[in-house]
Parts: sequence; structure tokens; C-alpha cells
Amino acid sequence: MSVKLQHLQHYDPEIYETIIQETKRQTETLELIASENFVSPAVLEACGQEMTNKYAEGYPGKRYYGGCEYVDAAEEMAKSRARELFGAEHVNVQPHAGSQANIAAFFSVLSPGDRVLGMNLSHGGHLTHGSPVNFSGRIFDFSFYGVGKETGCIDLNEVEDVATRTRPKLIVTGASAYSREIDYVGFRTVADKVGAYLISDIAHPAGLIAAGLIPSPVPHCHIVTATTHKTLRGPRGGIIIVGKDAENDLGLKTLKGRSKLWSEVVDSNVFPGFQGGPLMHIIAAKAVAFKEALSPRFKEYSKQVIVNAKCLAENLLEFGFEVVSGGTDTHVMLVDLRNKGLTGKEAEARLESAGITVNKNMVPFDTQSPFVTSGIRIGSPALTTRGMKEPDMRCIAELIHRLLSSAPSESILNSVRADVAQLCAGFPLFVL
Ligand code: DSN
Repeated sequence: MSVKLQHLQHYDPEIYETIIQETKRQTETLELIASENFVSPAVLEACGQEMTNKYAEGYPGKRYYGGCEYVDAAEEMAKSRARELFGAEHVNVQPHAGSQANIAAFFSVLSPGDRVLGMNLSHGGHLTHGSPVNFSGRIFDFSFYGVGKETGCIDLNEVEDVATRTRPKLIVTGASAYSREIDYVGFRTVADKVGAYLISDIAHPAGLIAAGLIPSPVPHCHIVTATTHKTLRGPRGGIIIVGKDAENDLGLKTLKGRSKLWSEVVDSNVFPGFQGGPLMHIIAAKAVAFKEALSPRFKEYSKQVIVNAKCLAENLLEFGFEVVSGGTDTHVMLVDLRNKGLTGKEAEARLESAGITVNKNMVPFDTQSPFVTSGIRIGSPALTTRGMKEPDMRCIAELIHRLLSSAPSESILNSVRADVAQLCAGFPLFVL
């Protein structure tokens, strides 16, 4: 525990106890959920400090409240560090989460009822990219592209076919369970051909992109959205990035008849469009995380995230697991468990009972419901933060194999539990 909780312990022992238990759970189990990570002690401290008390609706220098001098300074630092990190002209650091970043980005270029093309959720897309149970699918008219049945990879010819047929006003790239690099240049070519805007949601690979290890969509997209708590290893939150379009006219007018810039349109869709007061303590923590991400150490960390994911995928393949698309270029992989005679739900529960945390996940062309699924999603960011490397990944693949490749038994469960405990004991949550 890197933040002292003595007041909480005194005033609210019940909540204190849940935090202690959660910290213990994180420390004593193997966290393989691809969207989770462990923040540094500095980020954790910035999340729990007095800026949480401050209302600061508006933007630095243009707030609706007095007393904003210091939160203005923190927000400016967050913005300039994020611009440097992503080579961007403009970054809005206020979205409370990825979902809020996406709704503000979509409304920057769309009106209700407009047609949009996004990635199929069951092929790796995201809830906010058109799911009928989400605001996106309820407000906009979504069509979908997916991955090839044989390759498990996005096929740009299919993207172009669907785009030509449906004439979307916006194409959305980005995914939450897709392990391969995305061809942003190809997506932009398709978008330009059909006259669509292009938004990329890099919530998952943002840290790897910031570290320069996989291609960036920023030069090719009109808008890029991201979260700050996954591979970027910051506090829970969202951001919106605008590249070279930031200072261009979006064709919309202000009330006074002046043309609005992209940056202004995006900002006004975050506040007052969809949010009120920003979470200033979290914005300060984002600034800390961006500073960390600009360091050479973060680049080394991110390289190891990819090395670890590749190593884990290769070892799972050797144990006879089917990894969708045959591997990974990033931090994440999707394992199709149909050849093991298991559902994602069963596998998630069996792994969790031994101290290995993953999430069940639909696989492309899945016949199971989203509550059952045929696969699991596995990611390397969190365990890489603990300092684990290739030998540890080989060990984890073997533990997963022991648990999932044969019928469940108490003796296997107990032996895996013991190995998980031993592995975890050698690694603190965050290695500086
Ligand atoms: N829920 C996140 C994930 O797990 O990928 C995406 O929002």
C-alpha cells in the first residue's frame, strides 16, 4: 500500500477493509486482464489529494469558477505533456473515461441518426462503437466490419466494401480485443474514398503508440480518443487528441458567425456538451503519468509489454491453445477455447479460483452468448509493470495449460495456487 490510509481506517473501517483486501488481491494474484495496469506511487498520490475539492468547469484561463490558478497550471501541464507524447496539436484531458471521450468525439462530427461504420464487438470492437445497448448504437446508425474467418485479421477490402455500400459519415477504427497493428493509412484511404471522417479509439494500445513502438493514428485521423489507465499506465480516465486538423476550420460556425476550429469543436463537446466539472485531481494524475510515459524507462517497459505478450502467445500455442490470428503485435491476445472443449465463462472461473485473473471474451464468429463466450482475453501490461519477463510468461502459460487442458481436479488447482503464490511473492506491484 503506497498511500497511507490512517484516517480511513479510523473513520470507516468497513471501506478501509475492502481496500486492504483489494490491494492484497492485486498483490497475490496474476493480473492478466489486458485493460488493467498498476499505477506508480506518484500517480496514486496525485489521485488522492485536495484538487478533488475544486470545481473548474471550463478550460484553463476560461473557467466558470474563481480560485483556479493552480488547477489551471496542472491542466496546462497535462495538455502540453500529452501533446508532446502523441505529437499532437491539441489534446483535451478532461474526459472522465473512454466512453465520454468517444461520445464527445462522435458528436464533434455527427448528428443523431448519422451513419457510422465501426468494428463488430464480437470480432474485437468496443461497446461504444455501435453496440445496440450503448448510446452509440441507440443514437447513430451503425454498420460493422470484422475480421477474416481464416486470418483473424481486419480485411481492408471488407471495410471498403461495407463503406461503399453504407456511405458512412464516420469510420471508427480501434478495438478492445484485437491483437494486430491497425493500418491507419489504409483506413484513411477508405474514409477519403467514401467522404467519411476517421476516428481512431486507441484506448488499448495508447501506451505502446506513445512509446513509438507501433504506428500512430494521429497523423492519419481527424480525431483520436484514448484512455489513460491501460497500457499508458495512468489514472482511470480518457483523453481526446486532435492532430494536424486541430487548427483547421471544421465548417461549423460560432454563435457570432466565426468558423470554429476542430480543437474548439472537440472541447465544446466535452464541456459543456457532455460533462460538467472536470476531475482536477485525476487531471493532475494524468499529467504525472504523461511525464512518466515521456521517460526512456517507459519505452523500455512498453517494449517488454510486447515481448511478454508475444512470449505468452507463443507458449500458449505450443500447449495447443488457439490464439486468434496466430499471435500478437501488441499487449493483448484472444484465445479461442473451442478446441479445449471449454467456454470462456468456465475458463475465467477456473483460472480465477487458482489466482489468475482474465476476462471471458467473444471470439470472432462466436456461437456462445456474451455472458458465456468461447474465449478469454489475456494481456501483459500489468504483470510487466511488476517486473515480470519471458521466463515468468513461460511459467504462466504452463500454469494456464495445467488448469485448462485437462479436467479440473483439486490437486491441480492446489499445485497451481501454490505456484501462483510463489511467483507473485517475488514481484511488488510496481517496479520503478
Ligand atoms: N472495458 C475495457 C476493456 O476491458 O477493454 C474497454 O472499455
